[in-house]
Amino acid sequence: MYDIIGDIHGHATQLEQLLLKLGYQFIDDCYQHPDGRQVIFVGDLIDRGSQIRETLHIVKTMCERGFAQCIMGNHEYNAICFHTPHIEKGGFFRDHSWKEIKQHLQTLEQFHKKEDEWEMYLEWFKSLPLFLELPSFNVVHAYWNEANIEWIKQHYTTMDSTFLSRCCNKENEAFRVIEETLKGIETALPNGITNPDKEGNHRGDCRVKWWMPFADRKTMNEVLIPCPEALKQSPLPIGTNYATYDGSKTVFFGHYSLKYAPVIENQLAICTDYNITHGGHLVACRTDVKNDELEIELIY
Ligand SMILES: [Mn+2]
Repeated sequence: MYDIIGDIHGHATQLEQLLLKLGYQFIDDCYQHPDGRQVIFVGDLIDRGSQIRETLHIVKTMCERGFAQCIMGNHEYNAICFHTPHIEKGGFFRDHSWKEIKQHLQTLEQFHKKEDEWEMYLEWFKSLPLFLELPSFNVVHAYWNEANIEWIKQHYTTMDSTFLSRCCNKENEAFRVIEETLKGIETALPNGITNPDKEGNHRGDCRVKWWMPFADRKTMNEVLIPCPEALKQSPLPIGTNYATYDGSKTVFFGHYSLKYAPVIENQLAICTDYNITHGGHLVACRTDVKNDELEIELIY
């Protein structure tokens, strides 16, 4: 069956350790499993870590030889936007200001004077799917919403310039669908409360833990991530309707850099991203189907 691996962000050594732990063997320059198991990568291979080229080589080689599949994360999407010229407006689809450069800096540095190699990976990124539907589960980088997935099925083939100009136009439906699918869903914080972002700016909106089961949502701490201190004990405001997952098929995703110990919070919606960059874990969800039931084990 499948081993779903969370956001790697250029940590190739930890990826190799995890693959060996899962029983993959390094044969002929490629990790492969003697029992025919396959890895699913949830995206965000690049940026932050010191081994981005090594990570990309491992993952792409596994995909090409049929030992893995990979979907697009927001970091791959941002990289495509950063490097693709915006023909109509001039410049690029993503700004080259310091904020955007800083998020992409390790990748830019590690591919310095290796432009041909980077171009090859960029072309591969453009061809990555935005989700996977497999017989016993689904996979997406940040947020699974049936209507969004339907929209993608009808409108997306590759991240070419035509599609990018729709994604980068806030009036276009493509903008909302791609933002939600690759970056998650956000909500406005109540009572003027803000969260500091990585740059120390105060942000009035916050990511929603859409995967938390409805019944487990007692306080704002189970709905917001990261939840501001002032709201941790607050009950959910009456009449609010935070995004949730009501599908019956398990969905795996990454993206949220969870800071707590790896745990399955909901059998139907399982996060695989446990913050490898800042002292967390690179996590795999090992899946097997026994008697028509999906069995899942977290390995890290
Ligand atoms: Mn992400």
